[in-house]
Amino acid sequence: MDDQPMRRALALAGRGRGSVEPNPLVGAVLLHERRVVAEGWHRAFGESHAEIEAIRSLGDRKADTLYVNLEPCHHPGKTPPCTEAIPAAGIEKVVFGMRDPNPDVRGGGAEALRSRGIEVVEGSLPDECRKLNVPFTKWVTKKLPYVTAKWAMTLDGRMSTPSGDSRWISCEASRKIVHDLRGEVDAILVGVGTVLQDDPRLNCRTEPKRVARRIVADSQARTPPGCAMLQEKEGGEVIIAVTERAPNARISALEDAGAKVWVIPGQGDRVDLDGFLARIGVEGATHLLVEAGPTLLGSLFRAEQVDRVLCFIAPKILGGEGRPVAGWSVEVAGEPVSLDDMVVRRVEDDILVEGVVVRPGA
Ligand code: AOF
Ligand code: ZN
Repeated sequence: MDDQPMRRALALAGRGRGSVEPNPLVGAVLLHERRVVAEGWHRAFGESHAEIEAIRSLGDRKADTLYVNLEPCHHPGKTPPCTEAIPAAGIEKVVFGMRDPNPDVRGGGAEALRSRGIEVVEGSLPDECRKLNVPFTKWVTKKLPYVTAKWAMTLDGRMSTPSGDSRWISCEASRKIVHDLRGEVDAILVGVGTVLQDDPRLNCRTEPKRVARRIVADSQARTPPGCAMLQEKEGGEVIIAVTERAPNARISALEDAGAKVWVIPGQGDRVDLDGFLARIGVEGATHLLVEAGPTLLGSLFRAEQVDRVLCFIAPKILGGEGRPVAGWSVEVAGEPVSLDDMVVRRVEDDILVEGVVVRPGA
């Protein structure tokens, strides 16, 4: 089987990142007698599916084969089913990369196409197709967000200077990468400790594709109503996640300052992370960027909720105490959490280590 059209479909699909969520990234390529004649991609949530875009751009020309990274849908959602438009366009063969993990589709699209006499081939570049839609797959099957944890540290593992200043650890080029990512994800999470120490704005200072909600895990509602996030209007909605123990007066003050307050069940004196992440998923966030400090990062690793790591290492040494992930550790004789699919890059002065989290025993 020729991989080229699927590689092209994957590249097209990627153009929708930041605009289609919580939908999947989908690209489609139409061929006639083995030559590419049209292409399309799912551009934004609520708009046409990739297959329909490709068929539309075909105009009066003919196509016999469709390549698409995701199984075409057979359910009417916000748009009519693709499995009806495909035979109507005279297409005879469909090659797709992976089954749609959406429980409303999952194999039903392939079956619907076969019942309409279309030849269906599944599993072209399956690994690449699966990787592209990992956040969508987690969200649509578990209703939990895909969690990317980002931190910046010195060579000796410090996240801030002795005065508590964390702004100047990584270089400008590294910070730009983070801003670009903020413009693609659905939500950004920090703990109240980070708000009190750094007073971050958590907005995207580059060209955002979407405006991420800014969420603070803050069991006691200690976030100052005058914090930069609530003053900064150039950013997403600010959500403060508290527990029932948070004083009502502080909740009201935060609401008056424009924050939305979520009351989440508590676990000890902290927000219960499983319930909290479930709430973030139910609210439609497929991808959560965590820019938290050691305590919240440690809790997320303990809860086995980190899917991906982005670690910027600056060639600086500060000395002193503390590490980026605290309050949790692997068992004494246990295996460490490790990274798969690792990419290491030089970003001007810094080194960026990225990878998918592999949990011990997984
Ligand atoms: C496709 N092609 O390009 C996409 C698909 O609300 P709707 O109508 O946009 O449907 C969303 C669901 O359709 C989504 O959850 C996923 O199962 C599928 N997405 N399917 O055939 C596409 N984006
Ligand atoms: Zn569709």
